[in-house]
Amino acid sequence: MYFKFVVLAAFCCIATSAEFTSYEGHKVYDIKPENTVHQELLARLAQNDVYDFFTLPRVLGLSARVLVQPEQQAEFEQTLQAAQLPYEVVNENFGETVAEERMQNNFFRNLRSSSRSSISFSAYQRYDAINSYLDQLAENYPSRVNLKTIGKSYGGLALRTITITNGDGNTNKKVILLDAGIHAREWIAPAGALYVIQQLVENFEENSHLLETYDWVILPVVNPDGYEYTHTNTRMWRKTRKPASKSCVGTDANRNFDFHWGEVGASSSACSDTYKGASAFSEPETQALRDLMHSLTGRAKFYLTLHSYGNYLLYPWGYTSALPDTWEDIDEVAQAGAAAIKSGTGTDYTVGSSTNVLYAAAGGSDDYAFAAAGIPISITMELPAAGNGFNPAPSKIEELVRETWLGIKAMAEKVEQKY
Ligand code: 0X9
Ligand code: ZN
Repeated sequence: MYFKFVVLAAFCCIATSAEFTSYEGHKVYDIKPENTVHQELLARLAQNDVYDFFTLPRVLGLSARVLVQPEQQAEFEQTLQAAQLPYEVVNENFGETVAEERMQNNFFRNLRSSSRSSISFSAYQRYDAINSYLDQLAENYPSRVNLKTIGKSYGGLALRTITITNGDGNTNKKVILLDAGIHAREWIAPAGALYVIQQLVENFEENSHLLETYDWVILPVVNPDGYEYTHTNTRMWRKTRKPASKSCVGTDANRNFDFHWGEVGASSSACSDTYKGASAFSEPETQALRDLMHSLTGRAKFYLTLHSYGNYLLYPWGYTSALPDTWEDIDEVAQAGAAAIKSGTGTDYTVGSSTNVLYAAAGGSDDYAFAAAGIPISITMELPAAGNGFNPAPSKIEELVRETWLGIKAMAEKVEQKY
């Protein structure tokens, strides 16, 4: 209580700044469909852009979670009640959660984490701080770290990769390609990528086996315009920031890849959160990631893209419920990740194809990496919300990224042993 007061007092003025979307009175509903009729109703509701579905799993027994603004709540609840669809309000005022997260994050941003790391995992870092960390690593470990700018966001921010090697000078090794932050609001994902970077570079002695026959190429923030916008304006922004129509901004970058583009689970409406874009690869950010993938074709054996939330390890296809011929190879890698996390922390991850365990959505980076860039193991990892509705509280970041690393390490070991 005292702590909360101090934080509130210290950051009252930043938190109440007028430019932030307040989310005052917005509620988060946890909804547990019990049959296919319930599931169909939820799928229909998810088509309506006024409801923000944080997650909508297909597997019975797993809950959907939806953010609903005050004006829509009565009708929304009536609809659920009429269908006898069990629900629970898990957050009565999302505005308070967002404000508190912002205050805590500002407070802790400049504090060091409990570990000896050179970047703090006590707060979600801004784009500039992430860049400074990359620069610092390049300076301190010039023989093992190489930075590149692979393109620019619509807003002109550099899309920067870090290539991590063991410094043995072999430039033709196999590659693990990792990215995060394609969806702006999923803050735990770039944090997870930064932890991987820290482990591979600063904790090299312990992890050198992961760099013996493989290099790692990591793009920690795919969508920096969106990421920054979630810090400065609208916490739940998901898309890129290029204007999409006269009145709406942004494309869902994970619907913008040119593989069965727009066929399913993607919207043609520029105002929708799952807008597929005016054309495939309409966004500079997806173009840059596409080019990066192709530049690594042949060398890259594992593409891993970090998202949140929901504890999933997903693999192709995202556009159809059919499975690729080699699905068992990918499943084996994903299962190794889930098992390592389960035995390390007890956290459960659900493993399966995107369409079968989550929903069908075409134009994702994972399908493209697998089918068009020829990367044989392609996985989307949805990190946990850690009991906070959508995003782990800043105090949970460190625990979460450590857990995530257990899974990523196990998957990398499996890939490196198989390929
Ligand atoms: O919908 C998405 O883009 C991902 N889920 S999220 O909640 N982070 O937005 C899942 C993507 C799975 N892959 C494909 N559908 N291709
Ligand atoms: Zn996502």
